[in-house]
Amino acid sequence: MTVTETPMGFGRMHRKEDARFVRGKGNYVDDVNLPGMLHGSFLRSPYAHAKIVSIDTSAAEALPGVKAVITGAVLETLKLAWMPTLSYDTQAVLATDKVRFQNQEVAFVVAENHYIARDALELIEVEYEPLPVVADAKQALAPDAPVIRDDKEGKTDNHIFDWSAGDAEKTDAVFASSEVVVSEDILYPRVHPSPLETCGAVADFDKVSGKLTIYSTTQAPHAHRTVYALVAGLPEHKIRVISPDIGGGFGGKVGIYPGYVLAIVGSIVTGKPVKWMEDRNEHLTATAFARDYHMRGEIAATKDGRIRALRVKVLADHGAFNGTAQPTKFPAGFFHIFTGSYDLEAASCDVTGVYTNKAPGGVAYACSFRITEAAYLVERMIDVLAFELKMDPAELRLKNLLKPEQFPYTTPTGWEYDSGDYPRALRLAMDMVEYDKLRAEQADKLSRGEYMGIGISFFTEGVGAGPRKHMDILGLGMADGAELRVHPTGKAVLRLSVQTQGQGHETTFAQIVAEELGISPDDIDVVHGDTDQTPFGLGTYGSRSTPVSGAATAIVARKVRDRARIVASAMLEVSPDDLEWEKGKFFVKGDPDQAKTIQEIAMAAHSSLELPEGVEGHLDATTVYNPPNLTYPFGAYICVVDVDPATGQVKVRRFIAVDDCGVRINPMIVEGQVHGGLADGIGMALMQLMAFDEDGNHLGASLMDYLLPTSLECPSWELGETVTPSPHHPIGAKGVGESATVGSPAAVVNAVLDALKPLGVRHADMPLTPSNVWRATQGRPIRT
Ligand code: MCN
Ligand code: CUM
Repeated sequence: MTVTETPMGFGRMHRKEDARFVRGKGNYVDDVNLPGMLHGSFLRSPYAHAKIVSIDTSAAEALPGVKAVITGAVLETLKLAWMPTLSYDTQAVLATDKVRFQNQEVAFVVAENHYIARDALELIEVEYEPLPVVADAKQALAPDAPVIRDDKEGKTDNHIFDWSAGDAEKTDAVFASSEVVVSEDILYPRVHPSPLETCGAVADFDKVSGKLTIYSTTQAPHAHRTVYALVAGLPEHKIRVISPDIGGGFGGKVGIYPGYVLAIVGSIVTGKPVKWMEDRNEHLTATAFARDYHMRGEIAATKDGRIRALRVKVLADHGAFNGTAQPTKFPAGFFHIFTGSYDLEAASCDVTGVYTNKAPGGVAYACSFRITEAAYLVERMIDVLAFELKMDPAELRLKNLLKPEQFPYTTPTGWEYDSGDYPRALRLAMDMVEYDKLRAEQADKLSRGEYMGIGISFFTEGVGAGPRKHMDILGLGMADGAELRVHPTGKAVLRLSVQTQGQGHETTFAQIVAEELGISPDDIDVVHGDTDQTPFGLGTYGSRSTPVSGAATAIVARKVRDRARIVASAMLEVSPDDLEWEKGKFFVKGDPDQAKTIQEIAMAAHSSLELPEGVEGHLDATTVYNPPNLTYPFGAYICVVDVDPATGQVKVRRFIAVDDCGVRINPMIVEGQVHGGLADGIGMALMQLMAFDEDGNHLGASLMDYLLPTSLECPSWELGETVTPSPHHPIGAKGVGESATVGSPAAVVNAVLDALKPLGVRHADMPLTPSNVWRATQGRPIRT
């Protein structure tokens, strides 16, 4: 791959942040060590559901080196035993009345070091009275199910919400008049984002200044600051949230965890900085899970494969507290984008959310707010229909994909897709894989008893939340600020509200400014992850950084350029209208030698040069960007697998991914994002499952049980691209950070089931581990 060393704008460029990462000079929360810092650790519940009869902390308190033992009872006196979640529910910071999932936080020890804190945990005596457990979402609404959230007054069941979208009546009518109707139960199992770095925080409360500084693993520093301000009753300017380098977030660092709150309480109680850093087991069992959607899909079509309608019923397992993060209006996130990339007459969905005795969280893991579940559902249903109609799945898709002339397109559930050329993307993927040849090879192999499968998925995502009139989280509108300052020597600082977790923002956002102003990206410093130094905004998730803050960056740079034009006109003594812009300089129309570079203009803007009346001088600007719509990236994926039905072993042989995210700022970074997401897809499709036994014991509490894909399971990715710019985004870019995680699981699962088609297998649920594949071939239900 060729890399343009430092392009003056868009292009392949090595990531600026890698200079420190490859030298081991990253600065993560666990690298933060403050003078006198203490260490906190949690005692966690061994039970998934139990009454707390008593807690005795006296022995732990007596252990030398222990500075504080905090229980739910202590927090109750501070009115901090419960905290708000991002979905207007409440979550126990420390359990008071009872524990509601295994490994829930019960007590917090603060000690001189981590080892003493852990030793002290052993000395805390808790008497539990075990209660019956709801480990299966399908049992949650049974009349005799134990009520998990009896802390909520008058709550007599485990129901959280019912939510619908689309036109149910019209959909029912289309189903009633359709020649073919097929239905399938489809599970998107509970999985976990599992970044390399677990979650943690260092809190430092300064009693003299009253200022609270929190270093934490957060994807949304400003949103967290506001939540802390509301919970603690402190003004925002007395709270500083610093998110240093983050070792991957994938959505798991959007919410606020009890550990962050306890580090703060610990610091207030002891008067010292307190660090809390969880281990892998704690991370896997107690931080935000993803998916856990039990779906029943129905698809209506004509006999010749014209898809007419989709109907979906979902049972959504939200765990013990409803901690899912999504815009307020949408309790199921953006699931109602499930009509995908197809031209349908009607669609409707009903989602019911329930409490179970499992860890809270939800929507995390490169999900674009539940679009992962939606894309998986529709792409699986299309293959189920192809199975019944005995049609080629590529042909069926081509027949039903939206056509380029239909954009902007409003879906039956109300989304307005901004732009797309879907058939072109799918045809490119089919050409790249040599589709017809592959089908011939597959037939030939089968004649020799070898099972090969070709799986297709086509996805449309909506990313870049979002228009303020539709979208907020906890009442905070989803617009983001940006500030750009060009210093006298022409070097610039860009301040952003979004927060990189590995996506390369220090590089790509500098490239946007470079593209707009012609300053080298090496001369542009991107500042983020510190609420004292950056403008307000809602942070990074839902692949919103490019659609929202990328747009803000282009706009703020254009504002600076407008100012630069006036300064240049004063320098050249011509009217601003007589100037023409060419990347990096203004010149007089028709006289290119009469020019001033952006660097010369920057110096002049700070000099004694006389500027027109009302022009303030200096070269800086601020903006707040409220996106008019989401951006709608899309892609066509084809996966080729070899399956051994005797052992259930699946080998992914090839994976072709054609992505369209509009204009690419840094194609190398985009490809890196896609590579990571494709690996995620293989992980979820073939390996990953957060399983629980009937007592609610976690069966995937280490990376020995919860498997992450490695290069061994991944083929050499084959990437293609088309470019359909977003018409409403200032640089035509769409988000891409989650595309491959959204699009790839269906391609892998469809490939495995395509291989098993000759054995009569129409559907099997993820993860398609060897035992689950083998079971599917035996006609037995897959255990989940
Ligand atoms: N980009 C580009 N051209 C485009 C679109 C994006 O060059 N047309 C670049 C961007 O400038 C940015 C990167 O690609 O450097 C991803 O951009 P974007 O799609 O805007 O996504 P975000 O930056 O908002 O990242 C969030 C997204 C999410 S929600 C998850 S989850 C996820 C993902 O990013 N988590 C990640 N990718 C990840 N990658 C890493 N390494 N670590 C994570 O935790
Ligand atoms: Cu839903 S995972 Mo990302 O949006 O941070």
